[in-house]
Amino acid sequence: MNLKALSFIGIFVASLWIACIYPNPLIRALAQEKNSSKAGAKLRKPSMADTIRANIYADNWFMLYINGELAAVDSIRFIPHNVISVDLLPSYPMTIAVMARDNADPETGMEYANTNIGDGGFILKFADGTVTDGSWKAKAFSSGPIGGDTRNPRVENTPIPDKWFEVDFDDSSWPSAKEYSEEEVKPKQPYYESDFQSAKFIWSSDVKLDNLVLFRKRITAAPDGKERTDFSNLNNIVPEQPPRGDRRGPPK
Ligand SMILES: [Ca+2]
Ligand SMILES: [Ca+2]
Repeated sequence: MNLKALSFIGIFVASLWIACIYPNPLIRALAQEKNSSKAGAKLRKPSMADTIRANIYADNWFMLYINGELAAVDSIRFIPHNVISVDLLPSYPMTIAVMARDNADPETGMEYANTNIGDGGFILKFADGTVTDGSWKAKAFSSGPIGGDTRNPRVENTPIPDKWFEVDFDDSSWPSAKEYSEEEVKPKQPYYESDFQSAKFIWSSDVKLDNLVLFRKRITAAPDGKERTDFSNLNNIVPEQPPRGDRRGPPK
């Protein structure tokens, strides 16, 4: 073996030795990514401790969307006035969209056999500190009786836009919600039996004549500052432990 061949082998062995001791940054990065994707694949299953309680009161009815998905519907259309409490698995940013309706005849905008103009009102509080207030968006889509004219009652309806509850719906042109006091809304007893501390009653600018109001609010991070695991992608990964006794794998 000549000197040239020996030199070549020497350089090759030295290079191999350096590569083993000092793995290059690319290899290190790939290894880290592999580890982190492994960690992601082992996201634990959520428990009820990961959920937050939502308290919602509407005069008279509501439906609530969270991040584009229907999360709660008021089970009582008219009276008695009730609080709906549900458990939510939060994910941030969180887009909240609400349809709220005052009880009103669709032809007249009045209630109790067209003898009275009723008023609306909506309030919610989540256990992460999310509350209704004047920073929400509110837009009326049905109003009446126009001008408060109960002798010749008429209703004005505006078509509700498609996808009004979706995350990427553009509500930038909507007015801000107006806050109302407890004295103005006069909530009934169930309201006082649930936690609505720091939340404000909201509606459009006319709590009497606007009978269908849509609200929207985007919460960028949990208002209480608590770190919470995001489980919104849970169905696309393998849970940490398959259910016991089920050898076919995680639930489909
Ligand atoms: Ca009304
Ligand atoms: Ca009402």
